[in-house]
Amino acid sequence: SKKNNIPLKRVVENVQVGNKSDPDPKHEIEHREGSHQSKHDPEIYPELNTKTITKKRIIPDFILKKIGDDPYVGYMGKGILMKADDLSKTEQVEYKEGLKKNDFNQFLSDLIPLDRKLPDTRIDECKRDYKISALPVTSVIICFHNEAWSVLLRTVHSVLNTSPSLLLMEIILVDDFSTMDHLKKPLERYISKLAKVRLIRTNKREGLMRARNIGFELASGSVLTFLDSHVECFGGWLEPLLELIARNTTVVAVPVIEIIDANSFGVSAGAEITNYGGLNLEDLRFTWRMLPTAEMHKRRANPTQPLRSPTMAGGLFSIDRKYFEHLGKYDDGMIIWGGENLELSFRIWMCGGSIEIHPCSHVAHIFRNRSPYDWVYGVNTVIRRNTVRTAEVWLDEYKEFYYQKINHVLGDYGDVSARKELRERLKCKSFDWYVKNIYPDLEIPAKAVLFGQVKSSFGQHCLDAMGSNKPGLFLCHGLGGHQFWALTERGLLRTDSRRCLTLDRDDVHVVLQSCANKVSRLRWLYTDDKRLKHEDSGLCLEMELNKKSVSMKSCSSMGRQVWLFGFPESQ
Ligand code: LR7
Ligand code: MN
Repeated sequence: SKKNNIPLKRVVENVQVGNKSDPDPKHEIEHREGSHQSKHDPEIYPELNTKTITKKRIIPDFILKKIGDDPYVGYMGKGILMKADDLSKTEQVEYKEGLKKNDFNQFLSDLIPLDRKLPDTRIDECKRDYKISALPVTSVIICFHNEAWSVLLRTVHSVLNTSPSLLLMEIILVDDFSTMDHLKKPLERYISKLAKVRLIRTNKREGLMRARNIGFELASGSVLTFLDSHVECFGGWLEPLLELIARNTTVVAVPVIEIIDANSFGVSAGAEITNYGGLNLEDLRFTWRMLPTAEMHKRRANPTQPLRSPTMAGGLFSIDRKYFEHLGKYDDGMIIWGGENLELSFRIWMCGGSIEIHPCSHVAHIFRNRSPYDWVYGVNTVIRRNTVRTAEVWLDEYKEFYYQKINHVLGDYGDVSARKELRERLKCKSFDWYVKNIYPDLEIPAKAVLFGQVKSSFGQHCLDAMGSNKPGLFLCHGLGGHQFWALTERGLLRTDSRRCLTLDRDDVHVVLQSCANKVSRLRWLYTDDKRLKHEDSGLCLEMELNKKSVSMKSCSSMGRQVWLFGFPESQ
C-alpha cells in the first residue's frame, strides 16, 4: 500500500510545481487517467504511455482564471460553475456528451486530478489517534455500471489515499456488465498496477444488489465497506466506522454523506450530522430527514456520539462480514436499483442490529437527478418489483399504504418465500415494533374515507399532481402515483402524506400545499352529486375546456364539475 501512496503524492507535486519542460503546467495536462503519473513512474504506470487511454486535455482559459492561485482544478473540493457557453465549439460537444452519458459534468471531472485533496472539516474531537491494531480490516466493495473513468478512479484513489493501509484489505471493483470501452482493457491495465485493487465482472447485468453479493463472495476482510462508484472519502473516514463495528458487530456504520455537486464538482463539507434516514410509507422510498435544531444542540454536549438512524440511504456503509451473511446478504430477487436500502434497513433493525451514523466519518457522493443508465425493464417496473418484495416480506399490515397508492397493481415480483423464511429463522420483530421503537416520528398517512384517482365525468382525464405543486389533468393511467388522491376523515384531499390540495390566495388556481397548513383552507366536501367543493371559498373544482387544467368556479350543474373517486374497477 505504501507503494500506492508514493506516486500519488507525486501527482499532486507534479501538478503543483509543474514540469520543467512545460512553462505553464496548469495549462496543459495529460489527463483523464491521471496520466501525469506516467512521467514520473513509468515502472508503475507504463500503460499510460499507450495511445488507448492517454489523451491530452487542455484546461479552458476561463477555468484557469477561476482557479487563480490554486495548484489545480478542484483543489480542496472547490467547485467551478460553468455552462456550455464558456467553452469552445469542440469543447461544447464533449461537455454535452459527458452530461448526457453520466448526468454529471464529466468534462470538468476529467480536468480534476484523480487524487485531489479535500479539506478536513471534522470537529476537533474527531481528530484523535485511533488504535489501529484494535480495529478490524475491511474489504471495500464498489460496484459500477458504465461509470466515467475519472469519477470511478477518483473514487478508488480516494479510498487508497485516505484509508490507513493496515485497515484496508482490498478494494473489490465489481463491474456490473458495463459496455463502455474505457472500462474494458484500459481499466484492467490501470488497476493491475495498483496493489490491493481487484476487478471482477458479472456475466450479465445483475443490478447493484446481486453485484454487491458477488463482491461479498470475494471479500476476505472481516468488515465489508460498500461504496458507490462516484464518491470521495475525507481523511479519517474509515477508522470511526470500523471502531463502531469493533465494539459491536451488529452495528451497521454509516458515514455522514456530503455532496459532490454534479455540475461544479464542488464538495460541500460540514462537520455535524444535519440529516438522518427516513421513509415515506406510501411510496416506500428512502427520504432524508432534517435533524431538528434542538437535537443538534443536544448533540453538542457529546458531539462524537453516533446517531441511530431508522433507515440508511444504502450506498455507503460498513458492516461486519459474518453479520452481513447471517442477516442474509442482499435479496437476490431484486434487480438493477432501488428498494434494497430500505429492505436492508428494516432487516437490520427488526432482526436485532442497528444503523448508526458516525459524525467523524465523511464521504462525499455525486448526487444527480436521474440515473442515466439502461434500466433494462423500465424504471417503474424495476423499482416496483424491488419495493413490493420489501413490502411483502417486512411491512406486515403497513404495506397497505403503499399498495393503496399503486392501486394494488403489484406486478411480477418473483418469489419471496425464501426471504420470508429468513425473517422467521432470524426471529425478527414486527414492522409495528420497528415503527413504535425505532421510528416513532414516522408520518403515518391520515386514514382515507375515499381514495384512488379523481376522474372527470367526461371519461379520460384524471387529476394529476404532475410531480409539482401545480396539479393539472392528465390521461388516467390507473397506477396511482401522481394520480393518487385520498380524502381524509377531516376533509383533506392529499396526494401524499405531506401535500394537500387547496386554493391559491386568488381563489382561482388550485395548488398543493403542506397538509399542516391552516385546516380551514384545506377542507373539501365531496357532495352527493359528486362535486368537489372547497369549504372555505364555497367554490367547486372544474375541468377547463382544454382538458389539461382545473380551476375553481362557482358551483353549478355543469358536467365539468363532476368527479369520480376511486380506482378503475369501481368507476
Ligand atoms: O444496475 C446497476 N448496477 C450497478 O452496479 C445499477 C447501479 N449500479 C451501481 C452504480 O454504478 C452506483 O455505483 O450502483 C450504484 C448506485 O447507483 P446510483 O449511484 O446510480 O444511484 P443512487 O446514488 O441514487 O443510489 C442510492 O440508492 C440506491 C438504491 O438502490 C443504492 O442504495 C445506492 O447505493 C444509493 N446511493 C447512496 O446511498 C449514496 C448516497 C446518496 C443518497 C441518497
Ligand atoms: Mn450514487
